[in-house]
Amino acid sequence: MRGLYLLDYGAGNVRSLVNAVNRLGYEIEWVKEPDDILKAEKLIFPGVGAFGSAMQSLVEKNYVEPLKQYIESGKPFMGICVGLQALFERSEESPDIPGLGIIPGTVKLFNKDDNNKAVPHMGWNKANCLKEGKDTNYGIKQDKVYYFIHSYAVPYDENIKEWILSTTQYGNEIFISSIQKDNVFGTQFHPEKSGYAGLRLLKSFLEGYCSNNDDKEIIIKNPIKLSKDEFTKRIIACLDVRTNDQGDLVVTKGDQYDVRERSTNNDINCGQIRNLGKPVELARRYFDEGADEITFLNITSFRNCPLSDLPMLQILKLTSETVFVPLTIGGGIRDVIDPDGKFHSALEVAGEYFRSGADKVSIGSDAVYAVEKYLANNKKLSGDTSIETIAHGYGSQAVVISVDPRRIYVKSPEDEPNHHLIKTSFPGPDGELWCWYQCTVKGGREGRDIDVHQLVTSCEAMGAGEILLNCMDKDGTNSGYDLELINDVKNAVRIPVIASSGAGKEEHFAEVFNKTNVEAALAAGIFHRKEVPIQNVKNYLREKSISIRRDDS
Ligand code: 1PR
Repeated sequence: MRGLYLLDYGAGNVRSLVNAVNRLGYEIEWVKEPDDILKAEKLIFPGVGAFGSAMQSLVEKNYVEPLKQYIESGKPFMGICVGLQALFERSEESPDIPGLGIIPGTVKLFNKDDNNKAVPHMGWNKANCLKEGKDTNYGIKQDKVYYFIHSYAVPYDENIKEWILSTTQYGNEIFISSIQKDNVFGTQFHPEKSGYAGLRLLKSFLEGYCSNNDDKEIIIKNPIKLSKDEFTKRIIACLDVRTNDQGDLVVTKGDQYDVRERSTNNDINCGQIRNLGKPVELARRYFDEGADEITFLNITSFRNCPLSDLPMLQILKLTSETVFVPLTIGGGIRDVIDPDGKFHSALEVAGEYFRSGADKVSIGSDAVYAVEKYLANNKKLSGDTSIETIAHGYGSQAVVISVDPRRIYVKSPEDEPNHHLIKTSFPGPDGELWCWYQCTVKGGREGRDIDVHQLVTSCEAMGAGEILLNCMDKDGTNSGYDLELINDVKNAVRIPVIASSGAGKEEHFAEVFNKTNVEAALAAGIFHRKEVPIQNVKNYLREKSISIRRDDS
């Protein structure tokens, strides 16, 4: 097809969309100047990031008028996420910056007082079609779920019924998850990140399947409010990546963060970096097996390397060609100085990763340093930390905080007045009944005088969108997640929390979802060693009536 254009304005991960389009057998050109918009025969606007920066960028590039003219011309248009939101008049996210105003209405922040849900809405949810009729829905399937990642949405409004293709329920709120009228189509979710269900939907837009010629044939239904939303729990595969002693980039896995093989009967591998496979191949395997998300952690990120040569960039580029679920990259998201002295801000580093196919970046050590500064400053935001700058540029939903805590036992609360304590059911070696969780940096090599409670609440205040909660004591032990730690963190923040470290069997996943409110559970070792395949975990959870995305191909 000639004339298929992508409206990129320089924010977020658009590589995955290009890869998805290519995978479906189409070539897509990038809009480089206003005239390209008018030349297009089909246009996709993949808005990623924040509403204000997206609109500002359209204004600066003189894209607003050509875009309105294009839509007016009747040629097919598809907006994704902020690309859908931009069609409305305004957004609470940036009240002073107007939207395109093609659809009446305001994009609003999810209700944070609704205790049943975390904000951002991050994960897989249903899209319930309200329009019934011939070729109206671009192949949105009622039995599938799609990947959402956003804090703002347009609430259902019956005054714009003719625009609404589907709605989605999150907690008690029903919002517009896709729109369709004449030549205009838009999804709040990301089809390019929604596995095969999303690819099918993109294909129907590219093939021109859709638009209803006769509006009278279409029945428009009202949404039905359910007693509980259909949001699913996520299962995440995590790949710790580093260079081994032979210089190859491998997936490794530690026991309580020690990734070197231990001695067993003079084993020749003793002391070597544990090698569990190749990063791109393993990620592809996990996508095929039904992982809802994949996380790469560069665990030797404290080493200095020129930004342009970061090995993880290539891994992301290759992975995003064949893996169509969200990708997170962690390790080394901070201000860096190249060996030749060139400075790059954390925002620049993150930008490189987003352009290479990452949907989220995860910040470990730098989050701890930022919180130390924030607390020393009487909780005043400085605006220049990695968390704040990346959240501002790419949206909170793109910023994950990876926490590497370890348990410290204390005899009584008086012994540790400065840290948030937990009364534990697992007494310490000397019968201690209290503990706190110390944050560490540099992959657990150095403990800091900050507890996990301080860290997560401060990071949330700075604009982080999700917590990846590891636990050094549990990592690689196969003994189950640390439920005390997880519950403590989950109760302290409103952003989503990923439980990590310790999964050893299917039951551990059911336990973490039944006994805590986490949105996602991550595992590494059992998946790498093929001890428990992802499908078995998902089948087991489904049997236990836990809402899980069905594998789709
Ligand atoms: O500090 O921002 O540069 O980030 C470094 C990142 O690398 C952090 O996210 C940190 O967690 C990670 N990291 C550093 N060293 C190690 C190590 O293992 N030596 N990996 C490491 C942390 C822990 C988990 C693991 C789960 C599940 N890996 O991510 O995947 O514990 O494991 P399991 O299911 O086998 O129990 P920065």
